[in-house]
Amino acid sequence: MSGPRKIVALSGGVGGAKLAFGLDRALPAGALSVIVNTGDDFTHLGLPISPDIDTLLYTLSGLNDTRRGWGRAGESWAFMETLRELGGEDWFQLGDRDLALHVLRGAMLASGQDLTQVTAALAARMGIAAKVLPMSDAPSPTLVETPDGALEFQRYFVEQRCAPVVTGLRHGAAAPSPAVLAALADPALAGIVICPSNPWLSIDPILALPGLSEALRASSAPVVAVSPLVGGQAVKGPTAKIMAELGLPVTNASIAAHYAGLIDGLVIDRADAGDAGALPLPVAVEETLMTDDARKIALAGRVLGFLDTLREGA
Ligand code: FO1
Repeated sequence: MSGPRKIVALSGGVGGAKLAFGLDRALPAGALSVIVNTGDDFTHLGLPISPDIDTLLYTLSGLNDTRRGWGRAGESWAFMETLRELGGEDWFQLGDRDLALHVLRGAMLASGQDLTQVTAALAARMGIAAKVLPMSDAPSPTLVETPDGALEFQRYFVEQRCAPVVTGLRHGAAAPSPAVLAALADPALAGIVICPSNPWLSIDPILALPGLSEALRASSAPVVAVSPLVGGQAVKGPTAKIMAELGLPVTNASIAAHYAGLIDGLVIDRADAGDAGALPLPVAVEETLMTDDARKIALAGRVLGFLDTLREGA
């Protein structure tokens, strides 16, 4: 297509960041904006932690630890060892190098910059061309409801390793940042991609912000979601477990129903090609397992091609 085409992606942490990496590499520099979930954010040991933003920054800059999925490669842990010796809380791991990011973020926020400005400055220093946009500049925490009461997100996810049964989720309702609304209203926007992050834990906190879903619907650009399921299972993390606990069949039909009215197309994995015929919207069947950088870029190219097809057919 001619002219500068801009793409907005909605992303949580690990799975979403992989596709964002592919999109960033497949598109001209600066054409990608990633709206990132901050429902997982919390203050820990006095430091402002934004796990999904961190994962995006580390993944897009190539600094990420691919085995762990979060944090930096080549990390050392002297801070955690010392913290433990001093009797500090050690359920949430902060590597020595990672720590610098949280300390610096805290100092920048304390100096009066908002989270959008801080993230843009950090991304620039890390050599990232894409715009990494926190969904909101205000806290909008996700609470996980369990039979024993509501848990803060990181207590559920990291401390309790997603073991409690999820009976419901409560999302914050902070205002989307002006940069997020501007990215969605950009006349050059050629497509919106909902990354294969957990729809309930990572994408819903973004969609729950007032005006956000409306902005997606108001855009003339097509919206596609990439299913987080492969062969009826979640690639990583608790998506399948949560779907079952919420009483939903772990199928692409459930993913399509979840995003109904919002998406114009769904990308599903080859292992689930049999689902395609029964889905009530355009479907692209692709290799969605992003086990290396080449696969991330290849999937991104297919997703962009799918968006082109939907735009031409509109
Ligand atoms: N995830 C873990 O499973 N254990 C950790 O100790 C942990 C520490 C951590 C520190 C900084 C950061 O940016 C992320 C961190 N994560 C950790 C990942 C993160 O909490 C989750 O993967 C996300 O919130 C879910 O998207």
